[in-house]
Amino acid sequence: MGFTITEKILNKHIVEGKPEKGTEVGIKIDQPLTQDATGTMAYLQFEAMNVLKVKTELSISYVDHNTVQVGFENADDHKYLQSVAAKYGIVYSRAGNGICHQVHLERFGKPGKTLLGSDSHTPTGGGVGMIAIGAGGLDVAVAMAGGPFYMTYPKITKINLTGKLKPWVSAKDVILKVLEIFTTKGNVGTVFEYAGPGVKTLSVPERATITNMGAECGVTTSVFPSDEKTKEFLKAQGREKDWVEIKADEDAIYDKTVEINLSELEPLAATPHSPGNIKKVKEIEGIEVDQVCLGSCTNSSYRDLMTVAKIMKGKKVHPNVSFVIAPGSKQVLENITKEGGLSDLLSAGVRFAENTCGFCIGNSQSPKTGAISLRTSNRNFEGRSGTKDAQVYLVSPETAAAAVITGKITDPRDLEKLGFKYPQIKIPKKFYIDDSMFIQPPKDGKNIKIYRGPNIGEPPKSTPMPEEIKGIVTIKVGDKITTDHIIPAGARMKYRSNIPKYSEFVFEIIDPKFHEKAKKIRETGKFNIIVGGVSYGQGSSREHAAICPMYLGVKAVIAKSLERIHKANLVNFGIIPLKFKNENDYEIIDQNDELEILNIPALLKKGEKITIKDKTKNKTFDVEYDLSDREKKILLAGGTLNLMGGKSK
Ligand code: MIC
Ligand code: SF4
Repeated sequence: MGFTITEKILNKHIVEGKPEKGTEVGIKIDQPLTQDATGTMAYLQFEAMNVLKVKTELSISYVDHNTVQVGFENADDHKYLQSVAAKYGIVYSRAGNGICHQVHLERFGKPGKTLLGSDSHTPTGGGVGMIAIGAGGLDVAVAMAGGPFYMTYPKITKINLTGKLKPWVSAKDVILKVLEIFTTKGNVGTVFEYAGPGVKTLSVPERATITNMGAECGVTTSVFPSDEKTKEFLKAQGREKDWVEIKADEDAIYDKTVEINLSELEPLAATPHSPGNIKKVKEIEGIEVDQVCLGSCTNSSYRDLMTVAKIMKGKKVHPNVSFVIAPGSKQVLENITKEGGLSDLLSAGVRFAENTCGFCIGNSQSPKTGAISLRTSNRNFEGRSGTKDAQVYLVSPETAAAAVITGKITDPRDLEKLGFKYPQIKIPKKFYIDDSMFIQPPKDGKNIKIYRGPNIGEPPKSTPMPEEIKGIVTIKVGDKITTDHIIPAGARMKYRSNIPKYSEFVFEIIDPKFHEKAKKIRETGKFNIIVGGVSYGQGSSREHAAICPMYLGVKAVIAKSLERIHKANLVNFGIIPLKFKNENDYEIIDQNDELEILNIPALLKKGEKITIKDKTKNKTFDVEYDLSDREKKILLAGGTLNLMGGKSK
């Protein structure tokens, strides 16, 4: 029996457990990465582990999220991160070098390796044939300290690509098609593996667009083979020696196969407010557009920016549209500059933003009230743009450019009727490369003093799992609650290293008084309990969506289903993730109900079902938990840091 790519890479990295689907395995991580918004907390936790130096092939700390620097907080965090990197042997990618996933793909991604990043879009690395997984910061800190990363050995879905994309249709339309097929729920524990003759028609940056946004389906990761196209890309990056061929065996066995004929695809859009609300651009044509944003880790490569530059050459941005571009990396910006793309875009009237996440996370370029905003990014959750009632559509660079020209949502294929020709972009044989914005750590960092600004607090610890949780349903929410709902990013993100302050914004968008209510309940000695629907905790990897509720006294989440990274984060911070055995029981509970969960440690240890009593309704219902023995131990100890016995500095 042959192997899939996923099995080949994972099996080489397993250090605990057996490669049996659905069971927990521990894998060795070759390359952990962090970004600043999750990294500061991750390194505070790393420090608490009392390790002298990172124990990996390469550990890297990117600064790309919080670069707006209104107030001292972001800059203090950057300085902290730089000093930690130097002390513990971590490469530091300075603010301005680019978005972690784009930069990592360019300079460090290696076929066959494992990458673990404290950001949910780490699967971008699957574009060069890595098993690249997003996780909470604490899990990444553990990997840096040489510990395994625990995951469920995945089911594997083959996405067989045939044909070739038509002009004006691009990689973003492929992943939007995948989202249409698989939706944003029900894919936990699966890896999407791309195969088939269509693969060789896609360049690495195009593949990376596809693997990047697989995150929106909730899969563990997505991966492409490493082939001649991968070699070409690595060669253009001066890294041909990093290439190895990786492909699935002819007789590899998949859990499911889905066919996509690239030739049949047409321009698509994810309409407000979910990446899974897919429509054909043709169906929504004519809607007037206020803002277009090109960039984010999904679509900010040389190929994407040059395509738009060529479309815009000699044209002007429509007077009713604000068009902003945030290049994915300094390398992208330098290369489009050398090829004349930058001046074409500037002449057209583009607003250039820094090479960072920027608009994507809503900490800049929030559009006007009720705006229609077309973005090439990957998430259009309500309010994420920073404007609560903005309507965000996720589209390809081609569809974005068409709207910039016409001022309306336009099928880019119709540009041909206006005399445009589809620009076929040639990727440079050799990119212009300048690595000077990576700061290499010294050989011995032991005398480096860590910089700690006033915003940097201590990583908070949870308390051991009590015998019983007597608590109040502080909030009851519906389906597909994202981590953006649980704890907003954008302008609030500057408090990432100040948990007491950041906690004031838990569920801000749904119930701004949540934190006050939760604190009051905790003062009475009762715990807070969250009740959710399907796919609770979708979206980002931010462990603050667990840490901040924990800080406010949340001890249990009961939902119809939970997303992978968020569930792991809840466990890491001592909050028990429970699932309704019968989904209809969700209806029994109302917000403010008093619940009682008895005998928890004993039941967990024995693996027996837990029965919850809704004291307000005088009814009981059963819940399930999908927890490994390791996870149960963590929960009983009150979180990973407690279990490791780490000390805060
Ligand atoms: C996101 O796109 O939501 C983020 C901001 O990159 C997050 C990480 C974070 O919240 O810091 C993610 O995707 O994991
Ligand atoms: Fe940054 Fe947006 Fe990518 Fe998150 S999705 S890493 S905020 S560019």
